[in-house]
Amino acid sequence: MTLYSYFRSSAAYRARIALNLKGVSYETIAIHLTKDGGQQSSPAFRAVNPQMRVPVLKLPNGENLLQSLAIIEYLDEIQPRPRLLPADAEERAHVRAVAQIIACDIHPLNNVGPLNYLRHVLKADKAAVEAWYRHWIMTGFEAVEALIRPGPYAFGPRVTVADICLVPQVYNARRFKVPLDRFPGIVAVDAALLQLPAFDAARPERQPDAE
Ligand SMILES: N[C@@H](CCC(=O)N[C@@H](CS)C(=O)NCC(=O)O)C(=O)O
Repeated sequence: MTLYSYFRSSAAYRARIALNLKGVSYETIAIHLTKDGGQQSSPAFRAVNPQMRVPVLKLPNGENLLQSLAIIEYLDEIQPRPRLLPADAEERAHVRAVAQIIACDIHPLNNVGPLNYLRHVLKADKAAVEAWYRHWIMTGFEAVEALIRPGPYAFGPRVTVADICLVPQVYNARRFKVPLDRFPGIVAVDAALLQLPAFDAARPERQPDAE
Protein backbone atom coordinates (compact mmCIF):
# COMPACT_ATOMS: atom_id res chain seq x y z
CA MET A 1 0.00 0.00 0.00
CA THR A 2 1.02 3.63 -0.40
CA LEU A 3 0.21 6.43 2.01
CA TYR A 4 0.07 10.02 0.85
CA SER A 5 1.19 11.73 3.99
CA TYR A 6 2.75 14.84 5.50
CA PHE A 7 4.90 14.35 8.54
CA ARG A 8 3.11 17.00 10.64
CA SER A 9 -0.42 16.14 9.56
CA SER A 10 -2.26 14.70 12.54
CA ALA A 11 -4.81 12.98 10.28
CA ALA A 12 -1.96 11.24 8.40
CA TYR A 13 -0.35 10.45 11.78
CA ARG A 14 -3.55 8.54 12.72
CA ALA A 15 -3.37 6.48 9.52
CA ARG A 16 0.33 5.73 10.10
CA ILE A 17 -0.36 4.45 13.63
CA ALA A 18 -3.17 2.19 12.38
CA LEU A 19 -1.04 0.78 9.53
CA ASN A 20 1.75 0.04 12.02
CA LEU A 21 -0.59 -1.57 14.54
CA LYS A 22 -1.95 -3.84 11.81
CA GLY A 23 1.53 -4.70 10.58
CA VAL A 24 0.69 -3.49 7.08
CA SER A 25 3.81 -2.33 5.24
CA TYR A 26 3.46 0.78 3.12
CA GLU A 27 5.43 3.32 1.16
CA THR A 28 5.12 7.03 1.85
CA ILE A 29 4.51 9.67 -0.78
CA ALA A 30 5.10 13.03 0.89
CA ILE A 31 2.71 15.86 0.10
CA HIS A 32 4.12 19.09 1.51
CA LEU A 33 1.21 21.13 2.79
CA THR A 34 2.95 24.53 2.66
CA LYS A 35 5.72 24.28 0.03
CA ASP A 36 4.86 25.48 -3.53
CA GLY A 37 1.66 27.02 -2.15
CA GLY A 38 0.68 23.60 -0.80
CA GLN A 39 1.37 20.53 -2.92
CA GLN A 40 -2.09 19.21 -2.00
CA SER A 41 -3.51 21.76 -4.48
CA SER A 42 -1.53 20.43 -7.46
CA PRO A 43 -3.56 18.95 -10.33
CA ALA A 44 -1.70 15.65 -9.84
CA PHE A 45 -2.80 15.32 -6.21
CA ARG A 46 -6.28 16.62 -6.94
CA ALA A 47 -6.67 13.63 -9.26
CA VAL A 48 -5.81 11.40 -6.27
CA ASN A 49 -8.05 13.21 -3.78
CA PRO A 50 -10.60 15.78 -4.98
CA GLN A 51 -10.73 17.11 -1.40
CA MET A 52 -6.98 17.89 -1.65
CA ARG A 53 -6.09 16.63 1.82
CA VAL A 54 -3.93 13.97 3.36
CA PRO A 55 -4.01 11.13 4.24
CA VAL A 56 -4.88 9.04 1.21
CA LEU A 57 -4.26 5.30 1.24
CA LYS A 58 -3.62 3.84 -2.22
CA LEU A 59 -4.49 0.16 -2.33
CA PRO A 60 -2.60 -2.38 -4.47
CA ASN A 61 -5.56 -2.40 -6.91
CA GLY A 62 -5.13 1.36 -7.47
CA GLU A 63 -8.14 2.50 -5.42
CA ASN A 64 -7.62 5.57 -3.24
CA LEU A 65 -9.16 5.66 0.22
CA LEU A 66 -9.71 9.04 1.89
CA GLN A 67 -10.42 10.27 5.42
CA SER A 68 -8.37 8.88 8.30
CA LEU A 69 -11.28 7.35 10.22
CA ALA A 70 -12.56 5.60 7.09
CA ILE A 71 -9.03 4.33 6.38
CA ILE A 72 -8.65 3.07 9.97
CA GLU A 73 -11.99 1.24 9.88
CA TYR A 74 -11.12 -0.25 6.48
CA LEU A 75 -7.84 -1.59 7.92
CA ASP A 76 -9.72 -2.96 10.92
CA GLU A 77 -12.13 -4.77 8.61
CA ILE A 78 -9.56 -6.34 6.28
CA GLN A 79 -7.11 -7.20 9.06
CA PRO A 80 -9.19 -7.81 12.20
CA ARG A 81 -6.28 -8.40 14.62
CA PRO A 82 -5.53 -6.53 16.76
CA ARG A 83 -9.03 -5.08 16.74
CA LEU A 84 -9.19 -1.31 17.04
CA LEU A 85 -12.83 -1.14 18.10
CA PRO A 86 -14.24 -3.05 21.11
CA ALA A 87 -16.48 -6.08 20.49
CA ASP A 88 -19.15 -4.71 22.83
CA ALA A 89 -21.52 -2.27 21.07
CA GLU A 90 -21.86 0.09 24.03
CA GLU A 91 -18.09 0.22 24.60
CA ARG A 92 -17.59 0.74 20.85
CA ALA A 93 -19.86 3.79 20.98
CA HIS A 94 -17.82 5.27 23.86
CA VAL A 95 -14.57 4.72 21.96
CA ARG A 96 -15.97 6.23 18.76
CA ALA A 97 -17.29 9.23 20.71
CA VAL A 98 -13.80 10.15 21.95
CA ALA A 99 -12.28 9.55 18.51
CA GLN A 100 -14.93 11.79 16.96
CA ILE A 101 -14.55 14.59 19.55
CA ILE A 102 -10.95 14.80 18.37
CA ALA A 103 -11.32 14.09 14.65
CA CYS A 104 -14.64 15.88 14.03
CA ASP A 105 -14.87 18.60 16.68
CA ILE A 106 -11.34 19.71 17.63
CA HIS A 107 -9.17 19.05 14.57
CA PRO A 108 -11.27 20.67 11.80
CA LEU A 109 -11.30 24.02 13.64
CA ASN A 110 -7.51 24.04 13.89
CA ASN A 111 -6.74 22.78 10.42
CA VAL A 112 -4.70 24.59 7.74
CA GLY A 113 -7.74 25.96 5.85
CA PRO A 114 -9.64 27.54 8.78
CA LEU A 115 -6.41 28.99 10.25
CA ASN A 116 -5.51 30.57 6.90
CA TYR A 117 -9.05 31.98 6.64
CA LEU A 118 -8.66 33.54 10.09
CA ARG A 119 -5.27 35.01 9.10
CA HIS A 120 -5.87 36.16 5.56
CA VAL A 121 -9.62 36.85 5.26
CA LEU A 122 -10.61 37.84 8.80
CA LYS A 123 -7.18 39.48 9.36
CA ALA A 124 -6.73 37.90 12.79
CA ASP A 125 -3.24 38.53 14.20
CA LYS A 126 -0.87 35.83 15.47
CA ALA A 127 -2.07 36.16 19.09
CA ALA A 128 -5.72 35.80 18.06
CA VAL A 129 -5.00 32.74 15.91
CA GLU A 130 -3.08 31.12 18.77
CA ALA A 131 -5.89 31.89 21.23
CA TRP A 132 -8.39 30.29 18.84
CA TYR A 133 -6.20 27.20 18.45
CA ARG A 134 -5.73 26.87 22.21
CA HIS A 135 -9.44 27.40 22.95
CA TRP A 136 -10.66 24.52 20.79
CA ILE A 137 -8.06 22.11 22.11
CA MET A 138 -8.77 23.05 25.72
CA THR A 139 -12.55 22.71 25.44
CA GLY A 140 -12.29 19.45 23.50
CA PHE A 141 -9.70 18.02 25.88
CA GLU A 142 -11.91 18.85 28.90
CA ALA A 143 -14.50 16.44 27.48
CA VAL A 144 -11.91 13.83 26.50
CA GLU A 145 -10.32 13.99 29.97
CA ALA A 146 -13.72 13.31 31.56
CA LEU A 147 -14.56 10.44 29.21
CA ILE A 148 -11.38 8.36 29.07
CA ARG A 149 -10.54 5.66 31.60
CA PRO A 150 -6.76 5.38 31.59
CA GLY A 151 -5.72 1.83 32.15
CA PRO A 152 -3.08 2.42 30.73
CA TYR A 153 -4.65 3.42 27.39
CA ALA A 154 -7.76 5.55 26.88
CA PHE A 155 -10.19 2.65 27.37
CA GLY A 156 -8.17 0.11 29.32
CA PRO A 157 -5.45 -2.34 28.32
CA ARG A 158 -6.33 -2.54 24.58
CA VAL A 159 -5.43 0.13 22.07
CA THR A 160 -8.46 1.54 20.28
CA VAL A 161 -9.22 4.17 17.66
CA ALA A 162 -9.62 6.68 20.53
CA ASP A 163 -5.91 6.25 21.31
CA ILE A 164 -5.03 6.56 17.63
CA CYS A 165 -6.74 9.96 17.53
CA LEU A 166 -5.47 11.12 20.92
CA VAL A 167 -1.70 10.90 20.37
CA PRO A 168 -1.59 13.10 17.22
CA GLN A 169 -3.86 15.68 18.87
CA VAL A 170 -1.56 15.84 21.92
CA TYR A 171 1.36 16.29 19.50
CA ASN A 172 -0.47 19.28 17.96
CA ALA A 173 -1.23 20.71 21.40
CA ARG A 174 2.43 20.52 22.41
CA ARG A 175 3.57 21.97 19.09
CA PHE A 176 1.39 25.03 19.71
CA LYS A 177 2.39 25.19 23.40
CA VAL A 178 -1.09 24.50 24.75
CA PRO A 179 -0.76 23.86 28.52
CA LEU A 180 -1.72 20.29 29.38
CA ASP A 181 -1.49 20.39 33.18
CA ARG A 182 -5.29 20.27 33.50
CA PHE A 183 -5.32 16.94 31.63
CA PRO A 184 -3.31 14.41 33.66
CA GLY A 185 -5.28 11.46 32.25
CA ILE A 186 -4.62 12.47 28.64
CA VAL A 187 -0.93 13.08 29.37
CA ALA A 188 -0.59 9.65 31.05
CA VAL A 189 -2.35 7.83 28.19
CA ASP A 190 -0.19 9.64 25.61
CA ALA A 191 3.00 8.66 27.48
CA ALA A 192 1.93 5.01 27.71
CA LEU A 193 1.03 4.86 24.01
CA LEU A 194 4.27 6.40 22.84
CA GLN A 195 6.11 3.46 24.42
CA LEU A 196 4.50 1.16 21.83
CA PRO A 197 6.59 0.58 18.67
CA ALA A 198 3.59 1.22 16.38
CA PHE A 199 3.07 4.68 17.88
CA ASP A 200 6.76 5.45 18.15
CA ALA A 201 7.41 4.66 14.47
CA ALA A 202 4.51 6.90 13.42
CA ARG A 203 5.91 10.02 15.15
CA PRO A 204 6.29 13.01 12.81
CA GLU A 205 10.05 13.21 13.44
CA ARG A 206 10.52 9.61 12.29
CA GLN A 207 8.94 10.17 8.86
CA PRO A 208 10.97 10.29 5.64
CA ASP A 209 9.75 13.85 4.95
CA ALA A 210 10.44 15.16 8.49
CA GLU A 211 12.15 18.57 8.61
N1 LIG B 1 -11.10 14.66 8.31
C1 LIG B 1 -9.91 14.42 7.54
C2 LIG B 1 -8.99 15.58 7.71
C3 LIG B 1 -7.87 15.56 6.67
C4 LIG B 1 -7.14 16.88 6.71
O1 LIG B 1 -7.76 17.94 6.89
N2 LIG B 1 -5.82 16.83 6.52
C5 LIG B 1 -5.07 18.05 6.59
C6 LIG B 1 -3.75 17.81 7.29
S1 LIG B 1 -3.98 17.31 8.97
C7 LIG B 1 -4.80 18.56 5.20
O2 LIG B 1 -4.47 17.81 4.31
N3 LIG B 1 -4.95 19.87 5.02
C8 LIG B 1 -4.63 20.49 3.79
C9 LIG B 1 -5.46 21.73 3.56
O3 LIG B 1 -6.36 22.01 4.36
O4 LIG B 1 -5.20 22.39 2.56
C10 LIG B 1 -9.25 13.11 7.97
O5 LIG B 1 -9.47 12.70 9.11
O6 LIG B 1 -8.56 12.50 7.15
